[in-house]
Amino acid sequence: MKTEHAPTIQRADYRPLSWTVETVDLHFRLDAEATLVTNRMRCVRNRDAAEGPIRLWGEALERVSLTVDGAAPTAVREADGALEIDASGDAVLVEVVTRVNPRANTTLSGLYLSNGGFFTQCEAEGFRRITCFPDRPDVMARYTVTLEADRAACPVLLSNGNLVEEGLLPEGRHYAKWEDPFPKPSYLFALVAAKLVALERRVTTMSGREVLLQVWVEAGNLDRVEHAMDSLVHSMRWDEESFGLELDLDRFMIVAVADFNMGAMENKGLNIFNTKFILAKPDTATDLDYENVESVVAHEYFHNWTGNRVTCRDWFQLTLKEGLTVFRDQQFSADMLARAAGPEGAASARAVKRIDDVRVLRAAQFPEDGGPMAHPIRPDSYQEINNFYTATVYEKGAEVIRMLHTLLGQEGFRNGMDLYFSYFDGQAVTCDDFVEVMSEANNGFDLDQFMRWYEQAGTPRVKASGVWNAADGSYTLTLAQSTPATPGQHVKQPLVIPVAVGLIGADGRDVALRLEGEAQAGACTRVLKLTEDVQVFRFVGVSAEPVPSLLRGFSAPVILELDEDDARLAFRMAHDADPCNRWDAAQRYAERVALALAADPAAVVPEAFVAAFRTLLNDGALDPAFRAQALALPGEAYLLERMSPADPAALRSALVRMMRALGATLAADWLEVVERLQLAGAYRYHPGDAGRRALVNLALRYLAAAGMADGLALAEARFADATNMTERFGALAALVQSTSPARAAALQAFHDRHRDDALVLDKWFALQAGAWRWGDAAEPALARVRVLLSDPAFSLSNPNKVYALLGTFFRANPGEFHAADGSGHAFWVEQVIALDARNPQVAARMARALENWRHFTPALQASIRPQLERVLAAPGLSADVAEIVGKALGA
Ligand code: B3K
Ligand code: ZN
Repeated sequence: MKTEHAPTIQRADYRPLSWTVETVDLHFRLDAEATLVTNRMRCVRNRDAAEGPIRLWGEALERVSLTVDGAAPTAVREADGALEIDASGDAVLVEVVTRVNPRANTTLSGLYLSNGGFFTQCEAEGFRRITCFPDRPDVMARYTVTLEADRAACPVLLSNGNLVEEGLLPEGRHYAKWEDPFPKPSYLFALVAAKLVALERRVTTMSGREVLLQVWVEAGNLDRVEHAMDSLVHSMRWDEESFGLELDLDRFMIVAVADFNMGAMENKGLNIFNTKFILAKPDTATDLDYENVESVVAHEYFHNWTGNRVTCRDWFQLTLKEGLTVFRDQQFSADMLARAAGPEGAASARAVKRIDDVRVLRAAQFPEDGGPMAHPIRPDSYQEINNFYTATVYEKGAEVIRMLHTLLGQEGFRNGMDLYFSYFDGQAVTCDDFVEVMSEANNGFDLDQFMRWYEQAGTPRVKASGVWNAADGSYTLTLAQSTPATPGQHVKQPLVIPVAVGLIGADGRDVALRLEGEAQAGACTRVLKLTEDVQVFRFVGVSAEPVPSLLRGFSAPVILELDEDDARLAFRMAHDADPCNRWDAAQRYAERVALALAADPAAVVPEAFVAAFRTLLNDGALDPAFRAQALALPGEAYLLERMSPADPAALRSALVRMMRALGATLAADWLEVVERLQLAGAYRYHPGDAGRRALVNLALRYLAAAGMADGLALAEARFADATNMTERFGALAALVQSTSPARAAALQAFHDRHRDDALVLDKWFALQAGAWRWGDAAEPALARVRVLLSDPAFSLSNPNKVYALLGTFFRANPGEFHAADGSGHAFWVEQVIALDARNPQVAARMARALENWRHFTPALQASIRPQLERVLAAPGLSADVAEIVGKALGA
């Protein structure tokens, strides 16, 4: 384990290595406490690099032997965690034997144990915890891997590529040999040795090759892998149809493991997944779980081309594969939802997906961009790369790709992708390479200024103002952009911002747009290209004062500032032809009310606001899934960022008052929704059904929050009778977020029913950690969390449990976490330090919960600062947590 705080690595310092690796022959003698790893690699001199030694990084390894061309090397040094070996000639055979202890490896990076099986996680720098290696993504080698293990304990032995040999060994052991035909960086290496079973399917690829697909799980979970397998098949088809990209292996494997730091990992031909994103059956998984399984399976599968065949030169380029792959999985999910919804519902289904993506961006990425961890999608420096698998690199990165798609058009984008693969297949490249190729494939489309999206951190503001001139029927729209300073980046240049615009007439219909100088009016939505600090756009032929609808479809990852009174927001909630903006109008209105209520404890929820919600709720022409999105209040994390200073207690009180007012005043409407939209019959995962369930669950939430007796009775009945997890959990959540006396018994019943199911218990932990206080007598969430910490089903060693209980409390329950007495903050210190000793990556994620502390009230800042300082002073703190807390303190 790293014990010293790490130095800062700079993007500008990238240099190719003097020696790289052509082939790697790995042999594992797997043993829980002492696994012997023999690594024979053919190292070759890199003619494009400066002269220097062979560099092999290693971490937490016991070195047994090291030879170069069969002899002890003459000169070996250790520098910066790497061995440096002087070598002559153009190629040498290096053999290094190391011993590792998988059982002692609680970091879940490198080779570790989970439920008696062996698993690996190498991205970003876990391979060096398995063997000494030039562990960088620009070293692409061909791997042969032999695994040897006890046959009874580990009947299944898997690695990347194709199985070329297997057999029995003395003493109840066996072996398997795998060969990966494609050169790959070390971060894509994987092995699994465990007791698993597979669901298999054979499918034919677009070129007519038959391939074997396998999803490996523990035997008891075989009844919940069908959906993951279907998702994999759909992903394969989609990549063939959308990008002409085919699976390049004869066999593609997915393995599910219960102990995993993140969602999943795209190892070549052997994806390893957190069970949370594989296992789904109606009784244990919600609609959201089904959706997540589909999109994560797709995401990892799509990496096979965007990430694996073309990879990153260095870790600063992470968004090259992540932003692009998130964009691809978003497009895939939108297509899947649209297809299932049918021609009538397709547009709305796509919009609902887009709204989901925007919600995530606003809740997670905007706060990151406004805090001490703000970084460009391609960072310039880091201390610990694992801290940079961020919402900025992933989600904002995907928005940047989406803007390219908008600017170049579908065909231009596809041409760019084709050219990208034709130039760079089998190589490790940079974001500049990607953007240049996009330009080249589009007649030299100028993307120089666009590159600033890769260079500048911070969320740009676009301030808009419009003036209608009755005399000449013109509408003048002025757009001004600015990006606030971020740590280390004080001056910002103007960006290329595509702003999709519509003008709504008084009748609620869009006006056909005609810019000054154009012969005739065209489409109702136009994409304006904002490239200067300030730009003026003049529309003509506008016969009556319009209501502007800007940034349609959320055409750029910016904050739009537009003066709109309540009446305009209500008008757009009812009429905006762009569903994203209709949703956004409701969110803006709710935000305005929430912030006003937070500022004044005596204020009441305005009637006009409730009426606007009622109109949306009762608009039967609107897809229930859309209504569920539009009628849900904005996320607390997002609202806190919009509040200055952020006061979580005041905001919580405002949200409670809003939930109660909307629940009570609209009680009859909500009850009717439940009545009308309830589904009978067997569960199926389908967007239409999911939308209805989502709206019914939201109705129950409002009714229960308001303490409406009918609503509570309905929630109790639905909890008791539910035939699937979406309904059961929806009803339980409504009861828990209320003063219902049935609350405790329902939680207990849920627990007892699912006591043997780790993933369902995670929901149970999260629900309690996220509970608000509805009555004066209610228990503080912290007291409950403390009790649950010693629940036999809880474990600090399992990341899913930590994210469910502590993650939810720290990150999704600000009203309770930031209790005025500071108890939440003191608890945070305890937990971050306890976690850091086991698993720095998980600890660092929890540590991030307080990074935006300077946005809070002075009293909260005074409570938080000493706690951050306590963590930073803790002996043996990991580089992971030190970077987060150090940056939070401005150290
Ligand atoms: N590439 C992995 C993430 C690895 C995180 C390492 N700390 C999953 C993904 O983005 O697909
Ligand atoms: Zn990814």
